[in-house]
Amino acid sequence: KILVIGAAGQIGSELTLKLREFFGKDNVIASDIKDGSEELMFSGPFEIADATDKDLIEEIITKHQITDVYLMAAMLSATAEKIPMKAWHLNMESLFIILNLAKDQKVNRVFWPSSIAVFGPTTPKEDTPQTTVMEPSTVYGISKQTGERWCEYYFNKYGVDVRSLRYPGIISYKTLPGGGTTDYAIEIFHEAIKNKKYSSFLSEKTGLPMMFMDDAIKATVDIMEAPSENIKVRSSYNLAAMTFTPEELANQIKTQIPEFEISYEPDFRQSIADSWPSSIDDSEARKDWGWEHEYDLSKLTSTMIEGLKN
Ligand code: VAH
Repeated sequence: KILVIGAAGQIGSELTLKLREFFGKDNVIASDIKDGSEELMFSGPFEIADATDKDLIEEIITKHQITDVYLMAAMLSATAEKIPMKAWHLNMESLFIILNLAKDQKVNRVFWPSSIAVFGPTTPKEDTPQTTVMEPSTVYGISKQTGERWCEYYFNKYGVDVRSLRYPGIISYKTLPGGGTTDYAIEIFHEAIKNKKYSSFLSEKTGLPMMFMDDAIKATVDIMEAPSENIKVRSSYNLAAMTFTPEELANQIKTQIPEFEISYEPDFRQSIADSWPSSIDDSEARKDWGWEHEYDLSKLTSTMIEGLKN
C-alpha cells in the first residue's frame, strides 16, 4: 500500500489522485496536516497527520500496512525565507522519520522531492549539470541539498531504496500554488482569465526551468516504478522540460487572450529566482530510467487556459 504525506499540497493532491487511478483508491492512503479537496478526501482513505509527528506517522504506516511512501510535505522557497527554523524542522524532521522507518524495514521504498533550488548563485546557470557546484542561498534550497545528502547516505549505508527528483517550477490548474517563487507562472493564468492583466513579481527576463504537472507526476511514478538497479543517482536526479521567462509566457498567453496585459513589480522573490539556474541538463534521468517530457510552453498554455475556463 502507498502513503502520500503532504497529500493536500500542490503536487501531493494531483499525485494522490493519479496514484489512486493506477493502483486502486483503497491502496493509496492520503495524509496531511489539513483537509484536502472534497475529491481527495472522499476518493480514498485520508488521515490527518503532522508530517513531523513520528509516532503518528509510524502508527499510520503500521495500521495501513504501507510499503511505499511519497513524502511530499515541505515548506517552499518564499515561505521558508519568512520562517527559516520552522521550514528547516518540517523539511528535515519529516525526511528523517521516513528514512529511519525504511532503515528499520518498516517501509520498502521512498520518494522524496528535491528541487532546482539546491543550486545557487555560483552554479553554472545554463544546462546545469547533474553534478556541479551547489551553494544554495535559500533556506528551502539548503534543506533540499541536505536532504539529498541524507538520502544518498541512507542508501549507501543502510540500503534504503529512496528515489528523488530535482523538480523545476511546476505548473498546474487543479490546485493553488503554495508559497513558491515559480508560482507567478500559475497565478498569471488565473489573472489572465479573470482580469485580462497580471503584475508579475519576477522581472520580464527571469528565465526559470518549468514543467507541467502531468509531466512531473509521470516522472515521479516512472522513477518509483523503475527497477532499483536502473537508479544510478541516489541523491536526486536533475529533471527538466522547458525554460521560459514571464515575458515569453505572457506572449504565449496573448496568442489565446489577445487583450492580456502584463506588468512587472519584482519583489523579494526576484533574488531567490536570480540564485537559481535558468536551464537544466537532465540527460542522466533520460538515460537511466527513460524520462521524457510531453508538455512544451504552447501545450502547457492551452491546457492551463482550457482547464481554468471550465
Ligand atoms: C518553489 N515551486 O518555487 C518551488 C520549486 C523550483 C521551484 O522548488 O519554491
